Amino acid sequence: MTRAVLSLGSNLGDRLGHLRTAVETFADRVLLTSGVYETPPWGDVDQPAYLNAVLLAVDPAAGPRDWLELARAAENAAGRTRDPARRFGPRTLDVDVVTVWGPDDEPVVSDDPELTLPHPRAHLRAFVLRPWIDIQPYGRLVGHGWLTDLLNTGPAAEDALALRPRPDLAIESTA
Ligand code: PH2
Ligand code: MG
Ligand code: MG
Repeated sequence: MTRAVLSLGSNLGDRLGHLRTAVETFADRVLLTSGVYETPPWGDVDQPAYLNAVLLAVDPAAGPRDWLELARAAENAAGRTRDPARRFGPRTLDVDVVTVWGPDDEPVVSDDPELTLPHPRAHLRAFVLRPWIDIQPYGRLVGHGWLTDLLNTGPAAEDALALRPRPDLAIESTA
């Protein structure tokens, strides 16, 4: 079995609907879903607030490229368009592959420019770390240590104070 942590973000249009589109795309592979958080924009402050969440997905054989393809399929299903001039700009749906565990259950470390693993900015982003802790409270980010330490005392600590849990919103369909 292989596993992946995927970060979901949306700040345009039907934000919750777009996050749910991602859950539908990963379908039966979704093992756990985090809570939904309302988060101030990071990296490019001139844009609307995001909804963010994290998934833990499993598959008998998917490798890093397969997880990336599923992420792109979800983004396309949500009508994602790209503005090359705004790397951290607004989007209907962003699905980032944060970390992948191979069939040996070890986290994959890769400097492939198309898919660097783990995600090179995950340790800086409260909007990734906080929902991730919902589903892996004792989780570690390879190369950076405990998620809880990163969130409480790392560079993301100040941003963590500005996240707002949205218990009124859920990304998993109850049908
Ligand atoms: N994604 C970005 C840029 N900034 N800010 C928040 N709060 N949430 C995001 O998902 C996000 C962001 C580009 O990937
Ligand atoms: Mg992103
Ligand atoms: Mg992305």
